[in-house]
Amino acid sequence: MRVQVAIVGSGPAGLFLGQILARAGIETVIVEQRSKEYVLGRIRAGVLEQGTVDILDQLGAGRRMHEQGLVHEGIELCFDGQRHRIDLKHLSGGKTVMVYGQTEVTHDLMDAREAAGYASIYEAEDVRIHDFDTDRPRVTYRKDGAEHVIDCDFIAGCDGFHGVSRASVPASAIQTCEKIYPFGWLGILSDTPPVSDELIYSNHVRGFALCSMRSPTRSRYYVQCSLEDKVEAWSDQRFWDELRSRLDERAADTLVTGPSIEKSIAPLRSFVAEPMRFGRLFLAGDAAHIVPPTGAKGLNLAVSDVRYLSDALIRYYGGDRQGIETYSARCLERVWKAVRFSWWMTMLLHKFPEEGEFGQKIQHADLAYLVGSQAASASLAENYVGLPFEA
Ligand code: RFL
Ligand code: PHB
Repeated sequence: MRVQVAIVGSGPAGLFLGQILARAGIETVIVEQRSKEYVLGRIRAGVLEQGTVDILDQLGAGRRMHEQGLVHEGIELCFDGQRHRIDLKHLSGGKTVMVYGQTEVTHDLMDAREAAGYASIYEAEDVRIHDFDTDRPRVTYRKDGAEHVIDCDFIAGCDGFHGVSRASVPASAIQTCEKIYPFGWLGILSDTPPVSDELIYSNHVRGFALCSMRSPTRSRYYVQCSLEDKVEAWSDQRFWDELRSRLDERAADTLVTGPSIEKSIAPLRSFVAEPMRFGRLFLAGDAAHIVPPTGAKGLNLAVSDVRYLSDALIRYYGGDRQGIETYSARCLERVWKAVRFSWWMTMLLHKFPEEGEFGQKIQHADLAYLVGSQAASASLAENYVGLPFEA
């Protein structure tokens, strides 16, 4: 098989890229190691920035999002037993976010790709990338016992943090920077009405908690947990009791509980690989960087990379190589700002026993300053709804 761009990975980065390029008349194939059902079964992000919403619309895949997604104009911060609203819309000059699950975005993009008849290969085994330092890169994989080769002009490594793309780059060509946080998030999904109309981010002496949602009848809740914690040790009852203990009285009293339909633990890390281009290989999304979920930036950042990458490739096929040359620098400029914001939100809201009383007092002062200062609240709002894109 021969295509212009071979995309490795069918997560948000790969699917957005595939759709944008296809609409520009650029031939792609998506090679994914998992089954479609597996990819759709991963419960992850829930908050889309306006820029992400706009792109889904431009791709003609936004109908269900507008029908079922929830537009949020604010978030709530909870500490010292009190909730404080951050009016995102007012503070950001009119911007909002959309609460719509990553699973649904993935679903909509897979449907759009299928309807347009573009190629996707699921359950590809032993996916490998070759010769991206030459003009003839290749992707190989095995499927149903047969070996397959894809010849292409470019490879887009959209295969997430554990993918093969970044791992195929020689160590001497790549620099990585990482921070691992000493805790994880235990999340559950339940068919219960959300405790509040808006997301609640809670800083509590027992640890961080987040009340999020997927719809008016489906909630997504998280509590900070230890890295040694095992999901099996958390019965639904234990989870609900812990969550309740970390909320303000009103939320604790009105929290509706029920059986969980998904429960998982995710570690928190910040990670950036630089550069993001190696000859004819481009990294995009989690393949190049990871942020802790506290700032709700991971998926949005994947889409922001894809915006720059599709622009670069479209320009290339129009006869201009400049976009390809500047791809990495343009992405990283925005990536580091999201890394900073996600780190700051994480440090602000979680319990860090090793930081002692000084750390706790600073955290408290930071929160008090934040809710008491229009300038500080506006900074949070501007970052949360998504920083502007470079022209
Ligand atoms: P993905 O989604 O990991 O997709 C990569 C795909 O590549 C496949 N793959 C391979 N395919 C072929 N060959 C190989 N060798 C391969 N290796 C891997 C994988 O199977 C997969 O299908 O990366 P992508 O596309 O870059 O998307 C990134 C986002 O998924 C991620 O950043 C977000 O989920 C992060 N995130 C959040 N982001 C937000 O913007 N807002 C949020 O509210 C938010 N909440 C979250 C989150 C992530 C979480 N977890 C579990 C880490 C909440 C949580 C709990
Ligand atoms: C989610 O709904 O899964 C979610 C929302 C906000 C975050 C992280 C995750 O910051």
